[in-house]
This record gives sequence, structure tokens and C-alpha cells, in this order.
Amino acid sequence: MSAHLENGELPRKIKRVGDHRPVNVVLGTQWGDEGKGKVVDMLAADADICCRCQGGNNAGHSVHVQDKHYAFHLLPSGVIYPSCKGVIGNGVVINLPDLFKEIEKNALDNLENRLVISDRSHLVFDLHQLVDGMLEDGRGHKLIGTTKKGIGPAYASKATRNGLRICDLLGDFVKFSEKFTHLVDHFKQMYPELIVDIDSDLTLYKELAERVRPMAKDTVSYLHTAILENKRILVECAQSTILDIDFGLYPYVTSSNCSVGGVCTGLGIPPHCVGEVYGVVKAYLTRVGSGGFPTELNNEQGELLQKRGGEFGVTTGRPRRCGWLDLAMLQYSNMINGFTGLAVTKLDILDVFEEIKVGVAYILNGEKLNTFPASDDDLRKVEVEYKTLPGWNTSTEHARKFSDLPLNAQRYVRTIESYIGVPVRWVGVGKDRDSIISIP
Ligand code: 2SA
Ligand code: GDP
Ligand code: MG
Repeated sequence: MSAHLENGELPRKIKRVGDHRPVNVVLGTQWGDEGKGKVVDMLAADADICCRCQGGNNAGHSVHVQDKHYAFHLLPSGVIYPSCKGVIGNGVVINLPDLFKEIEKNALDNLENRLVISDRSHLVFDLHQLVDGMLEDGRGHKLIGTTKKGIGPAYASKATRNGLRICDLLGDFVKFSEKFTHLVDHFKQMYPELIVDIDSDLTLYKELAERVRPMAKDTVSYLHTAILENKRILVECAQSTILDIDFGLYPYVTSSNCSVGGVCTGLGIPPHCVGEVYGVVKAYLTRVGSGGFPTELNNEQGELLQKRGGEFGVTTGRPRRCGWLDLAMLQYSNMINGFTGLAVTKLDILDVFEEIKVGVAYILNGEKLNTFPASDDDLRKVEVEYKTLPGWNTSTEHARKFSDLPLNAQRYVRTIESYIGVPVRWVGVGKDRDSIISIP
């Protein structure tokens, strides 16, 4: 026992992480494609590190800077800024060949030297993609409408504990080859028609190992050190809360936690380091893929939203289904994420509507629900109670202050704010970087 302890003096060496909250989060509140990329681009101007914590290259995050258009799938959008480091966390599933194509396509300054990839993240192989396609083809009319990027099968390998991680690739290649062959055998037992050229895949991965090696790190200690050094960290979640594997409309969901919990599990950041949680809300609602959609507009208004909003998948090019904003859904999303602020995007798309409806409650079997249905079957049965608001019939694209917006547009934003009880901090009025209104 030390002299200090004998004297009754306890030596204290306490360095508490999280006395400040340096980690801010941007996440989707609805069914994705709310414009997270644009909001992250705005906030990353003041960030040292921008991280992805879940999902894979199923994501499609667009950023428009002057006449340049970026579509990010695995890269965190903040890497556009040369001073911003990118982290791909352990919760992300990585298709390495596609990641390198994305790096090359975007040709961002010195990117390979400022991108850090968790050595705990799982790999998505071609075989996962093939299986994703086979599963979808076998579902008939019950198809989920996945992006066929192999995301579900890769997370399934993670859960069945025969997945391969970046650290496996960087370790003994003989062991990696054995594990890969075992994985192929495992899938072939379930899908005898699956064809995998093991030798050519292994040759490819041997090359990729050397390319990824300098970027691979233990991102837990990397981010821990960054937090101690007061670095500003921004997390860009992909997909969205109603696509979350736990909280979304299962089975019409993706295979990761896209809500705020995914930040901690997908990066190894303690919860008390998380500061702002910004929810991105599209001023109307869209969905790619199947499943119930209570406020969907299967009419010319829906077509108008789709056309004006350019609602096509960034990864697959699929048309997105469109409908009115659903505040009952947004309330549920807020219960899960505890938003500290909202960004309402694409308000300009509503500029031509005489009247705008917003869903405010669900009625099931004649009773108003005060919870969000767990089952997609129930969601398909609900009737929606709407509030009808007057449109503004004026272009908002040049508005840069809240007071520049027509009064009815201001009322629309305030309606969202008062129903959810969370301040709207930004309003998007166009796709360009500067087409945004900040509300102090
Ligand atoms: P997956 O591929 O297994 O994750 O698909 C499962 C469900 O998750 C939905 N999902 C998405 N929804 C909106 N946007 C996404 N990213 C792309 C985009 C989509 C695209 O930004 O436009 O290009 O089609 C995305 N990724 C997954 C998917 O539709 C399924 O409902
Ligand atoms: P994400 O997946 O949430 O990042 O969103 P996507 O990039 O898939 O889709 C959003 C689309 O809306 C992109 O094409 C953006 O450029 C565009 N966008 C974002 N905010 C606005 C806005 O306020 N107005 C308009 N007109 N377009 C916007
Ligand atoms: Mg998207």
C-alpha cells in the first residue's frame, strides 16, 4: 500500500471524458433522404472530424457546392472540407472496392491521408450483394425494396459471428482466406445457386488490404483522444429513424440502428459526450422501398412533389414515393432521439401548393392512437387526421432570413415546431450550400 493511502490520503488521478459535449449528431427523422448531406455540409464547416456510425453504401447523401454535385455513400459528407478528417466507425459495413471507387470519383484533396477506418468494421463482400438480390427476388410481392447493396446479409454475418472485419483482412492472410472460404460455404448451404470465385476474390482482397492498411485504426481510442483534445466531432447518421431496425416499421427497415443509439454503438463514444442532436425533417414525406405510408399521395399532388423535389434514389435511381408531412411519425421520432434542434428542408418544393396538409394523428379502429404502431399491418390500416394549412404560392428560393419567408411559410414552420416542441434551427429553400435560413 502506498504511503499516501497509509496516511488516509487517496491519490486521485481523474480525467473525466465528457465534461464537455463535443459530439454533435445529424440524423434523419423520417424515411431517409431528408437532406442530411446538406445539413452536415453546413455544420462540418466548424468540425474537425466528421464520422459515419452505421449503414453502408446503401446511403446516398447529396451535397451541392456551386456547380459541383457530390453523392456520398460511405464517406462522411464533411470530408469536402480539406481540414476535416473523416471517420468510418465500427458500426458501418464496408464494401471496400466501392469505397475506393467513391474516393477516386470524388477526388478530394489528400483524402486517403485524412480518412480513418475502424479496424472493427465489417466487410461487405460481393456474395452479400448477390444474396441480398436473391432474397429480394424470392420475396415476391412482399419485397422490402432494399438497395441490393448487401447490407442486410452483411449485418446478418456480423450477428452470426462469421463475418469478416477490417482487422481480419490486415492480420494473417491465410486465416483471412480460411474464414472467407468458411463464409462462402455457409452461404452456399443456404443458397446452392450462389457462385463465388474464391481465388479471384482473395487476390482482390490481398491488394485491397495494402491500400486500406494505412487508414485502418482503433477508432475508439482515436476518438477518445480527439474528445480529450477538445476536437469538434460531427456524426452523420445514414438512412433514418423510421428505417431503424429496432424502431422502424419492421421488416420494412434497414439492418442498423439509424437513431441516436447507433452513434454510441457505432463509434464507441460515451453518451454523455453527445451534445446537440439535430433532426432533419423534409417539409413533406418520401419513402423508397415498400411498406405502409399513411400520408402517401397516389395522385397528381404526389407526382408534383416527386417532380419538383427530384425524388429519385441517390444510390439506385428509384423513384421515391411522396406524401404529406406526418407529425405523428415525427413525434415518435423525437421520443427516440430527443432532438435539440430541427432542420426543415425542401420548404421551396411546397411553393406552388394552394393548400398543404399535415398529418397530426392516427386513428385505428375508431380510436385515436397516442403511440406509433409497431406493426406495418396496423400502419397500413390507420386513418390520418389532417390539419390543413394555407399555401404561400410564392417562391422562397431567395429567402435568407426567416422574416423573408411569406407569412404562411413561416406559419408552416412554426406548426412543425409547436407540434414537436423542438426549435427549428434551419430551413432549407434550395439544394445549394447557401440556400438555407438560420433561425437564431
Ligand atoms: P437496405 O438496402 O437493406 O438498407 O434497404 C432496406 C430499407 O432501407 C431503405 N433504404 C433507404 N431509404 C432511403 N434512402 C436510402 N439511400 C438511397 C438514397 C436509396 C436509393 O439516398 O436515395 O438510392 O434507392 C436508403 N438506403 C436504404 C430501403 O429503401 C429499404 O426500404
Ligand atoms: P440524404 O440522404 O438525407 O442526405 O438526402 P439525399 O441527398 O438522398 O436527398 C435530398 C435531396 O434534396 C438532395 O438532392 C439534396 O440536394 C436536396 N436538398 C436538400 N435540401 C434541400 C432544400 O432545402 N431544397 C431543395 N430544393 N433541395 C434540397
Ligand atoms: Mg439519401
